[in-house]
Amino acid sequence: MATAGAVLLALARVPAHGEAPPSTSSPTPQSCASRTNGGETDSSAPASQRVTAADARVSVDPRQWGVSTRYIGGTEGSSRFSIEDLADCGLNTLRIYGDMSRFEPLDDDGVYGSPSVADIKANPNVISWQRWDEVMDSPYSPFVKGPPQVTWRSVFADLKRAGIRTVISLRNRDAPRLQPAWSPAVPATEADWAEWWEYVFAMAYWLNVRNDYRVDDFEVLNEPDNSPQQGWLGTREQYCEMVRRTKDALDHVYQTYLPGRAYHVHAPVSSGPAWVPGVLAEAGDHFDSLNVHNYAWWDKGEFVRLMHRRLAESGHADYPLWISEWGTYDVSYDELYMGLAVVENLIRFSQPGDDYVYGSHIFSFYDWVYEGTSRWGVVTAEGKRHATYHALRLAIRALRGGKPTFKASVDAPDVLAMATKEADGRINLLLLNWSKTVSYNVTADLSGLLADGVGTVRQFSADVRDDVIGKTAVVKGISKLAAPAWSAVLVTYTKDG
Ligand SMILES: [Ca+2]
Repeated sequence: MATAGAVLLALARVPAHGEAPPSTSSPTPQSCASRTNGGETDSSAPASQRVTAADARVSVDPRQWGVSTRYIGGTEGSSRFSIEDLADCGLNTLRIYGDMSRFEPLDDDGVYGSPSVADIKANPNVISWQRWDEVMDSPYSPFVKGPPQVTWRSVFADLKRAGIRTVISLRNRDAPRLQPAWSPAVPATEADWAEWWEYVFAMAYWLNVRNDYRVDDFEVLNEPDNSPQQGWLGTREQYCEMVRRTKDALDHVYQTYLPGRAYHVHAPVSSGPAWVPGVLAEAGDHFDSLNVHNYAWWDKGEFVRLMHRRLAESGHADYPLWISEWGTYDVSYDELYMGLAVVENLIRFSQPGDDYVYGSHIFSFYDWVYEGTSRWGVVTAEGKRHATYHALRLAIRALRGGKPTFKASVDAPDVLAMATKEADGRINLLLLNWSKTVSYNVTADLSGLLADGVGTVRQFSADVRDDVIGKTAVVKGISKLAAPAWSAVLVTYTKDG
C-alpha cells in the first residue's frame, strides 16, 4: 500500500493533458485577423504613429437574436487552485479531470472485480467509503505549489458555493503514464467492467448522495481518440461500450437516489471531429451532451458549425455543444491578441444556430507545470493574471449566462460586435476591434432598445485591462465611443432615471 505522500508524488507527475502541441501550428495574429483592412503602413515607425483614425457605425437590431453562451470557464491547471481567481474572473464552470489515479489509485477493496454491480445495487455500503473519504480529504492534486488545506472536498465545496458548475472527466487511465496500473487499459471482462461501474457509481454517489456537491456533468474519458497519449488504448467501438456502461452506472445513481435531478453524460470529448459521427451513430442515445476539443482559435467558428452539422445528421440536433478544451498551449495568454481571440470566440459562441456553444472551458485556467516545463495558463502558478484573464473577464461580463442577444451590424470589417440584455434591463454592447492600425470612432445606434441613458465604458487594450475608463451618454438612441486599435470595449447602458 502506498503512503499518502507517495500517492501525491505520483499524482503530481501526471499531467492530465498531453504534452504534444496542436498538430496545426497557430497562425500569426495578422493572419488570424483577416478582417484587418488598415492597409500597409511603415512598420519602422513607432506604433503610436502607425495608428490612424476612422469612423465606424454599429446598428443594433432590437429583435432578440438568441441567448448568449451559458457557461464560460476553464479546465483546471496543475499548478494552483484559488476560488478567489475563479470568482473574480466570473467563471461559471470549471472542468476537472476525474482520473482513477487521483480518486482510486489502488483498488479500494483490494479484491479485483468486486464488488459486483448487483452487490452495489443491493447495498451501496459494500463500497469502502472510508477510503473514498480519505482520498477526498487529501490535498487537491496534481499540485505543485498549493496550500495543503486545499483538499478535493474543499475544492468541490468551494465550487458549489461559488455557483460554478463542475464538469468532471472520468478516466480509467491517465496520461501519459497510463496509471493506475491496476485498472485495465481497456475493460473487457465482467471483472473489468465491475471495477469501472463501481468507480463511476462511487464518484457520482460520493459527490451527490453521500455529500451534496452538485456535480452533475460527467465526461466519458478525455480525448479517447488521442491514443495512446491521453490514456485510452481502445477502439472507437470499445469507447462506445465505455459510454454505455458509464451511463448505466450514472442512471442507477440518479434514478435510485436523486430522482428527478438532471445529470449529463458528455461524449466523445475527442481531440477533433473524426470520432464524432461514429460515436453519435453507435452510442448517441447513451449520452446527451456533445463535448469536443478545438484548439483552432483562429477558425472563425468553422469547427463549431461542423459539430452542429454532425449533430443534425445523426438526429441529435437538440444536444448542447460543449467545448471542454479550447484556446492555445503554444502562445502565451499574456499576448494581447490571444486576449482578443478569446473575446472573438466567446462572441461567436454566443451567436445562434450553428455557431452556438452551450458551454466552454479554456485550456488551461492555470499553468500546467510538468517535470520542469510550463504550459501557458491564463493565470500562472504564482497567481499572476495574464492579459487574457482580463479579456476573458470583460467578455464574461457581457456574455455569460444565456442572456438575450441582439445582432449588431458594423460597417467596418475589422470590428465585431454584439449586444446583450441583463435581467434588470441594462444593455451591454461588446465591441472587438481586430485592426492593429485603425482606431475607430464608433457611432452606435441603440434606438430600438434604449432612447436615452448613460453607459459605463470598460476597455481591454494594450494599456487598459478591463478597467472602467469613463462614461458615454445615449441621446435619442445614439451613443458615441472609441474602439482603439487592438481592443475590446464593453459599454453597459442604463436608462436615465
Ligand atoms: Ca475491487
